[in-house]
Amino acid sequence: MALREILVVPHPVLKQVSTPVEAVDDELRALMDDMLETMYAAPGIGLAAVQVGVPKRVIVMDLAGPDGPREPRYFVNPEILWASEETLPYEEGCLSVPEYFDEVERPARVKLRYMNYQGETVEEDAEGIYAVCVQHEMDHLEGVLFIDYLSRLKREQAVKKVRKQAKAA
Ligand code: K1U
Ligand code: ZN
Repeated sequence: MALREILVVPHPVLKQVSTPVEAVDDELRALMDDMLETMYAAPGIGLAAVQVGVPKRVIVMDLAGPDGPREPRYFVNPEILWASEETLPYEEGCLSVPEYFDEVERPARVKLRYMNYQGETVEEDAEGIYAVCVQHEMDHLEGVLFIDYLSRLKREQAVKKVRKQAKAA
């Protein structure tokens, strides 16, 4: 397993639409293992492959957080089959927009279909932080960042802050 570099705004690859995965094979599992290790090290609770420069429709997640017992989840070619009318506001963060947090409102519940680490098709319902995080990560697959839902002024401030951090580092 290896740690990968997490791309930050305004890297152009983050705006790419990710392509579907053809097969869940050992090469893809190695990518998902690297992504999970990178996410734990960051630390974060989710990561999309495009954030490590691989624009494929792959997400990893662990909602237990970096200190809890590990509960990794893997999503290949995820789809949202249904989303509730009811919405949930949540203070979101993103490893590609480090140290910037703001509120985004998304459907409170979604029905998902995806392939897991074994390549099996799974359908399940998500709510709470699971629904928030999976929608945030699926936006990455479309080249959309959570700051794209904010005002232009806030978005520009967020990018400016990240550029300043990068310069100082
Ligand atoms: O960059 C990402 O997509 C990961 C992002 C996921 C996310 C967080 C909150 C709402 C929606 C999506 C993060 O993991 S940001 C870091 C974070 O939330 C966290 C870090 C350490 C402990 C617990 C949470
Ligand atoms: Zn993100």
